[in-house]
Amino acid sequence: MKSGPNILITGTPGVGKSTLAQQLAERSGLEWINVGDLAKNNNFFDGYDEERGCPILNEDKVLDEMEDMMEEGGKIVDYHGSEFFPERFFDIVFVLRTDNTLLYDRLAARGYQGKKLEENVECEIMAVLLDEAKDSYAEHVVHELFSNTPEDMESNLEKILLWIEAWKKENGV
Ligand code: DAT
Repeated sequence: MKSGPNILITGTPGVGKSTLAQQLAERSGLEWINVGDLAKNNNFFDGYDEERGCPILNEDKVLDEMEDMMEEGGKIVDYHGSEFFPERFFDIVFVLRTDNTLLYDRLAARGYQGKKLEENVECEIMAVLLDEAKDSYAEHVVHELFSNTPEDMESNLEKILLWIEAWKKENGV
């Protein structure tokens, strides 16, 4: 029996996944797993993608590491992708969305430039991560949330906290 729900927070880099996941973990008591950090800390990479300017994730190693954690339950997973996880990992999936001009400024502030900056903004305009989530999970599991302003962040936090409480009640946790 799981100690709590497993939640995936996905979306284009810069939409606010880590900020939301960290605050959610603090306020809910669930555990935050940042997949990028998990891979970095364990060196779950197979080389470097020069074109994209990022290391190549060894997905099998990441999934092996996550298997027991997900079985325990009560995890908030944050990653800019959703299709490589088994569907059974998650009780709910939130896809954060940000207006492209705001996202451009956030990514530029993070030091992204050139092709990497353009490709990520384009990815958001085309709703690539939302489509990926919709293709990978049941319709009722995937929820789109706007993450343009601090008010959006707070309202998203409150919505998810309420959902966690309801899940716990329903599952007798
Ligand atoms: P991600 O983990 O999706 O890459 P992040 O949490 O690191 O994104 O956030 C990127 C930057 O944007 C960071 O400086 C915080 C800011 N930010 C995130 N969500 C926001 C929101 N809803 N309103 C205002 N700023 C936000």
